[in-house]
Amino acid sequence: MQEQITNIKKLNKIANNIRQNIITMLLKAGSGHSAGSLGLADVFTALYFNVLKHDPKRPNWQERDRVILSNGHICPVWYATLAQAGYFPKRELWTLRQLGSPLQGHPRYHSAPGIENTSGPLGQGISVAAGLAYAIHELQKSHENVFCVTSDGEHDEGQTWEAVMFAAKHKLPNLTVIIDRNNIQISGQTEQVMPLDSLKDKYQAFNWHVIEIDGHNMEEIIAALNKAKSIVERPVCVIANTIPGKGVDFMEYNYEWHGKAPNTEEAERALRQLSNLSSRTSV
Ligand SMILES: Cc1ncc(C[n+]2csc(CCOP(=O)(O)OP(=O)(O)O)c2C)c(N)n1
Ligand SMILES: [Mg+2]
Repeated sequence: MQEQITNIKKLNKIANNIRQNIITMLLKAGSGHSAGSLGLADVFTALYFNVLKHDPKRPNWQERDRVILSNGHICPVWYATLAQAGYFPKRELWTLRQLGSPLQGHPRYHSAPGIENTSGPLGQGISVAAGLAYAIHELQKSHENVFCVTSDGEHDEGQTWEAVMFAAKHKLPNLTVIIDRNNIQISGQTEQVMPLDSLKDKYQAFNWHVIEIDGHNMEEIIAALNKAKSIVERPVCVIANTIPGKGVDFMEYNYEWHGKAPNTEEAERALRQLSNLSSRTSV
């Protein structure tokens, strides 16, 4: 079983390390999605190092909690977190997006240990997660949790809301959706492309329990995800307010970094900033 880390400074340090690996991966790949990947490093750290019941040495363990990634383009953070937790060697990270690599630009089911779903076409992940949660709870009569990471931009898609209705109908006790509320999507600010506010009111209207958090506050993330596990009357939506490009000043809040990788000079600047941050938060 993965050791549960409760020391917040240690967790923040792991998240920072994951961010540095994301920058190096994207630099080597020469393409990929920087903003969302960096923005979700804290959520992924909380999941894999504190909240989930899982075992990196037994990726197919029947009793594991599941993570489904709906917004597949931010998979560099998933890959970097899985490697950090020991699912596969870190050197694999440097093959991101290369021909023949298990770590492609969008995730493929079981291409590497820990990859639980295929994604890329947006808007499908909550359907996958709700089906999985239903199968675990209703058919297997078991208790494993399913955490689905999704994005705000995906809430422009009709299928997302079909899955939200399905989960509410079945009052799925083991399903938690985590929304990366970073206010950007591919071509601009979400509220300009397709207004989404209030996501909280919308999910509540669909009979979900909603918790809204600062997606960079490790204590808040952990508390929300543990609370989500304890709520069994209905599915839970955690709205994680995040900063796209978090930790790299020239990427933060800028939608132009949605689908762009840093060049050598930009990567050096980014790594310098992140390692300065890491020395300030050292344990
Ligand atoms: C069905 C579908 N339509 C369009 C795209 C192209 N696309 C890729 S990412 C993206 C933006 C989605 O918004 P979000 O996930 O919030 O972006 P981020 O916050 O990561 O910048 C779009 C439109 C896609 N992958 N799938
Ligand atoms: Mg977004």
